[in-house]
Amino acid sequence: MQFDTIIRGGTIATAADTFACDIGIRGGKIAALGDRLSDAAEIVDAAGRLVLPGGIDSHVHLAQPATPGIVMADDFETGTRAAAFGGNTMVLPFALQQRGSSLRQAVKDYHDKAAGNCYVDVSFHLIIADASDRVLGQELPALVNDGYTSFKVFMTYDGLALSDLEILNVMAVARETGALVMVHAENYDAIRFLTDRLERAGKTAPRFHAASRPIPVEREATHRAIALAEIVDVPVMIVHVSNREAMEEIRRAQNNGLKVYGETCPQYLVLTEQDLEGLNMEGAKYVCSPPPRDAASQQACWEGLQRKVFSLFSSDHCPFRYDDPHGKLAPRGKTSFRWVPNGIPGVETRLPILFSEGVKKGRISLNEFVALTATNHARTYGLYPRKGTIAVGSDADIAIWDAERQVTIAQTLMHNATDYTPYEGIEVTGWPVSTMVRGQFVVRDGKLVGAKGRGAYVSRDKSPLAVPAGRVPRV
Ligand code: DUC
Ligand code: ZN
Ligand code: ZN
Repeated sequence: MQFDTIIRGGTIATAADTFACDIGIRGGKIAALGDRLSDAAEIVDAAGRLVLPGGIDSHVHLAQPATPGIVMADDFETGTRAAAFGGNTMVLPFALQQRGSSLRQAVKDYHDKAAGNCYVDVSFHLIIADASDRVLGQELPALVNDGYTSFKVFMTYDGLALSDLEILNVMAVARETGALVMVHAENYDAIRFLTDRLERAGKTAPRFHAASRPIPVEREATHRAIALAEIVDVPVMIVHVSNREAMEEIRRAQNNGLKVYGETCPQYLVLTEQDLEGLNMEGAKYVCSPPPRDAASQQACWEGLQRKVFSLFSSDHCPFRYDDPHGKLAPRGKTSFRWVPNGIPGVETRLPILFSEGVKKGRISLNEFVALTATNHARTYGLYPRKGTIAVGSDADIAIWDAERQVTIAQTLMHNATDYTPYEGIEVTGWPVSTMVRGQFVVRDGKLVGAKGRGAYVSRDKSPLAVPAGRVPRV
């Protein structure tokens, strides 16, 4: 047999082109693209279907330790299962360092959680919570060399926020090692100031979460993160951008020739602050940071995607159950929005939402959709061309779509371990029906057919967007 599998008769789209051809797969890789391929153990009929690179969701949180009493809903099994049903073949969650602990140990713990439990491929970003001399001088450079080539820093949150000095030091390590820095850009002190005042005024319901972190909180931190990166002369990825002002900070930096990149997420396209206003604690379902804004901000995020200010569209899947004392309805959360766990699920709905709202409504092309959801993630995080495209030699990571299927998003359709979706009731056209990871179906015609453990850990190259390693420090 020439091929293990042939996907026949579909319409293929990459970030560059759309064309009709067959895909021949051998040994988990794409071995041929051609007309009327034959000689395979199995032929998959994809007539009338779109055949796309599997989605890569480069911003998800799985099995991540949370504050005491709070438990993240998804582990690697349930999170990657949901990812597969959502048309994804790879996710990049975060290995979170606890302050005072070793970063290497955090990575080891995370591997233990993932090993044998994944349905799609995974690779890890690092979260630097403790920028000590030992971490920056020894652990981090060694980890970058071992294939952990991106890390996130936080400008807010107790126990996570780094000072400007610490961020500069982390960025300097990124410059010296050729890693890429991702930044959560919100002003910590401003949030603390506003939260204290809101609480003193008795404004403790979930809807005040948005008031505690208004747009200037994000705009200022975005500006500062860009300035810090400029000072060190290092590229930076601003994640989960929610509004025009922050988007314009990134656009201005890009126009000035700085290597500043941006990411936005579904919640900033289809949710608003009003969703936080649900009766009683219902608004807690939408508590995430930055918070969803308003219609004008949604429009700005679309503009950011269309003008390529944002190169990534990720879910920021950060799942907590709603009706659960270890989730959104934790006892402390009922006393103040301050204690409601931050984050919402979305790994399964990211692609259908962008396909329907973006491609079907004419806001972006199909090729831009592929770039924003797969190819750019692979390029940005050192996975291309092994991942993120349909080309001879690439891994056969493929999603087959029914572009006409109409679905009303509902929790009953989801495959993760939360008990709600913030996108309940949204009607979409277009749905991924089958997902193949390295040549084998994990989901086929809407049914789970892959085994747990099919997904593997993938070590990454350095990002081509980052500074080549070994550059002398700027100062
Ligand atoms: N930042 C994230 O990236 N995800 C969820 C919560 C947060 O603050
Ligand atoms: Zn964040
Ligand atoms: Zn996140």
